[in-house]
This record gives sequence, structure tokens and C-alpha cells, in this order.
Amino acid sequence: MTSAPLPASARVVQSFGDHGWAVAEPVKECDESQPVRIQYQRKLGRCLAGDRVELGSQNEVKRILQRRNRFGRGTKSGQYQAIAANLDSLIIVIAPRPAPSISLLHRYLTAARIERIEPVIVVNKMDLEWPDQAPFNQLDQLGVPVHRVQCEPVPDMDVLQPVLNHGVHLLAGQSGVGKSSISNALLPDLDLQTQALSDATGKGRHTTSAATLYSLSKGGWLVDTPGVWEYGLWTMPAKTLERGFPEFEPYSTQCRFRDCSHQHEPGCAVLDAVERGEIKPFRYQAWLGLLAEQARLGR
Ligand SMILES: Nc1nc2c(ncn2[C@@H]2O[C@H](COP(=O)(O)OP(=O)(O)O)[C@@H](O)[C@H]2O)c(=O)[nH]1
Ligand SMILES: [Mg+2]
Ligand SMILES: [Zn+2]
Repeated sequence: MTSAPLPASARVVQSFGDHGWAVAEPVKECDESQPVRIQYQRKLGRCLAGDRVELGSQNEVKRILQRRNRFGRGTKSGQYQAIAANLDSLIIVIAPRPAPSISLLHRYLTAARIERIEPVIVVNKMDLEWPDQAPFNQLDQLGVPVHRVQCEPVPDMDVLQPVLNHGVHLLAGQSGVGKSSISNALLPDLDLQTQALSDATGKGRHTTSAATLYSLSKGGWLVDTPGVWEYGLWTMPAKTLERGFPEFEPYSTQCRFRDCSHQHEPGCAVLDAVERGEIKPFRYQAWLGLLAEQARLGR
């Protein structure tokens, strides 16, 4: 473990209850890119992976720089749990196999949009047959960039490189879609970075479920969330959920009731727009699905 103090400003790459691990930024211009242990002070609270912090002489966190956003999830009981901070994009990975969960896709889109994080869809395993069914035939109607890549038999990630030139990007998606394969293809020195971190923390990549930042060769960061977990939303007001559906916005201000949930209320401009074909029926179905989920969470 290194004990040399970091420059005043550093990036948190992993965070736990009362301490975390941070590296100096920018990484490539710094000889000492070994993670150092940082200590949280009660009055500031705990950091999140992705936070930028100012450190004191003992590597204690003196200040958490203002977060642009937080990406989080819901626990089983619907409580909000933050995962990482300061994301530029949420990279939602899907593949022909395993068959995608459509509701999961809409949950991710919603979580990203609520926090003004840009959602990006990456379809992996393009070497496999392209299914002519939902959600694959709906992707181009989501208003979200879609990139098609493959890791096998020969990696082809070129379309992703411009997205990852700078910024912080979290890889999300169900188990088996190829997130680890994509990390490996994008991070030629992943093993070295993993080793440096486990030397420092004494924990291996596969024994921690903490979100971890890896530095990309052009600058910027890839956030991996190891460990398998279901992704669910947290309990939130319907108006917050609606931020996940930007295509509703021009209409929802015209609904008769200010707190219209766009289900069966009279004078609902969103429902009218669905009927006129101005809002995609599959997106409206996704809205109803997420509302039903919210009702279950609240119980
Ligand atoms: N055919 C094919 N298989 C892939 C591709 N990328 C990953 N896989 C395979 O998909 C499985 C799951 O990959 P992994 O990276 O562990 O997925 P993760 O669970 O999302 O991290 C592994 O057996 C990979 O070899 C690809 O582009 N094409
Ligand atoms: Mg994996
Ligand atoms: Zn309405």
C-alpha cells in the first residue's frame, strides 16, 4: 500500500463505508497512479466511486467536489442506493443471447435520464444472428445512440472509441451480455489495473461488488459493477419517473389534471398522443409497466 500523499485533487475509484481508494488525475501524466487509501470524515459523509475529492496531508477527504449526478438503483424494498457519481454516460449492453429483459432496458433508460446521464445502447455479439423482435426492432426509435459491437471471434469496438475518449462511463446490463468481455477489449491493461487495485486493497476483482473505475487509454474512465445483481428502480414520485419519458413532455403539460398519471384520466394529452401515434405504443406500455412496478414497491 502506498502512503505518499496524492496531489490535492483525486478521483475515487472504489468506495466503502468509511474509506475508499483514489488515484491522482490526470492519470497518464502522473507517475504515481497507484491507488491510495483515503479516509472519510464523518461530517462529509462517504464518497461514491467517481467522486472528485480534495485530500489533506493524511489522505483524509477534505472536500467532495460538487457531483454532476449520481447513478443509483433500488433495493428490494425500493430504497435508493447510490452506485457511482459524475457519469457522462450509462452504457446499456444487450445481446441476442441471453434474451434481453425489455423492462430492464426501460428501467436503465429511466434511471439515466432522471439524472441527466446520457444513455447509450451497445448491442454486443453482432457475430450472432440479429433477432427480428423486440427490443431489437425498437432500438432505433428510442432516441438514444445505438452502437453495434462484438468481442468474439475478433473484437470490434471501433464505434465505441469516440464515445469513450473522455468522461466517465458505466457499463450496465444483465449477466452474460458481455460486459467483462467489453471491458477486456477496451482496457488492454485491465489486468495491471486490477492487480494494482487488489495489491492496494487486498481484495480481488471478483470478491468485491463495489463499483470500480478503470482508466481508459485516451483519458476518461470505465466503471464496472462486478457481482451479479438485479437492477430495479427505487420508489419515486410519478413526476420523477416521467423524466425517463422525455417524449411525453410536450403533451403532459396539456393534460387536464396537473398530477395526471396518463393511465385513464379524462383529458389526458399523453393518451391522445399515443392514440394519434405520436408516442410509440411500446414506450407507453413501458410507462405503464414502470408505474405498476412502483405500486408494487410502495407496498
Ligand atoms: N458469440 C459471442 N460471444 C460473446 C461475445 N462477447 C462475449 N461473449 C461470450 O458471452 C459470455 C458472457 O460474457 P461476459 O463478458 O462474461 O458477460 P458479463 O456477464 O456481462 O460480464 C462469455 O461466454 C463470452 O465468451 C461476442 O461478441 N460474441
Ligand atoms: Mg462480468
Ligand atoms: Zn395525462
